[in-house]
Amino acid sequence: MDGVVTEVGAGGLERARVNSARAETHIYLQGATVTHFQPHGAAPVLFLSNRATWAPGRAIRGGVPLIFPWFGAHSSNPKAPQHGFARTRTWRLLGSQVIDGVVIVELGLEDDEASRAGAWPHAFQLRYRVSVGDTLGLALEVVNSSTQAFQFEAALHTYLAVGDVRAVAITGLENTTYIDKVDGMTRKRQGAEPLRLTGETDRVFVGTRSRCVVEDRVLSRRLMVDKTGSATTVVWNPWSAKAAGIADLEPDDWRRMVCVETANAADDVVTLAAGQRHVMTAMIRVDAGA
Ligand code: TA6
Repeated sequence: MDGVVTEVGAGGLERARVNSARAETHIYLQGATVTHFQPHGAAPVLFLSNRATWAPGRAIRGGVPLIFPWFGAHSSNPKAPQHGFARTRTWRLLGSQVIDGVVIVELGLEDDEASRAGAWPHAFQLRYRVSVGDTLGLALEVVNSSTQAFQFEAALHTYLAVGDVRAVAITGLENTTYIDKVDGMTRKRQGAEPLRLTGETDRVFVGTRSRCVVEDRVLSRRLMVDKTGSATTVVWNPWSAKAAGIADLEPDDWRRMVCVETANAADDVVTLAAGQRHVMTAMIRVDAGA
């Protein structure tokens, strides 16, 4: 395929390596997880843990794990895996094309006996288009191929690489409402100031459709996250104490990452009628000189 090589990656897992005229990207078929995006001549945009677990059926710590069809814990089934099953299933590589120097890779996942037997019995079709140019484009299409409406949550759980999370400012979430997962799911209001993280942060910002910009003074750059079809933005960093209990993170990794996630979750769960489709996209790019 043009600009795309399939190869054996970490842990013997299959991945697509994309080299466009502008950037390099790695996409593991496990979970359709984009683990690397690096515009030529720039530093990597995504954080990937050196301690990530690379094994069939395990979520990869870093890059962009793809969360579907529920976000966080399942609402009624405590045995169902956190963040759904899409991030741990093996997706199919459907093809690729090059348009104006941008390489577009398409992956797919459908329901099967195992997914229907689990906590989400619906027939569905997912298509994930990853476009690699100056911008990393991620488009998740959900098709309801069953005969009844279903509800789903989804997230592009993006781990952005930062110089020091304590020195970043995130704009785009001012004057919005969030569910504070580190304070008993209390609903709170974000003030008029950019968001600066000062401790463990796990916030589900509902009704948020705007661009987020991560200003990183340490790496002297700005990471821009634009989106469509997404009404939720999640910001997460476990900070030092929580991170120490996460086996697939190195002790200091929490400083080098911040998750700014393009999502539809909580209040913004999507109801999709039979035969209908829904598309959520994220466009991530780096702008030098913060
Ligand atoms: O998006 C934030 C979050 O839901 C947090 O609550 C946190 O636990 C994180 O995802 C990571 O989840 P994971 O299952 O990948 O360890």
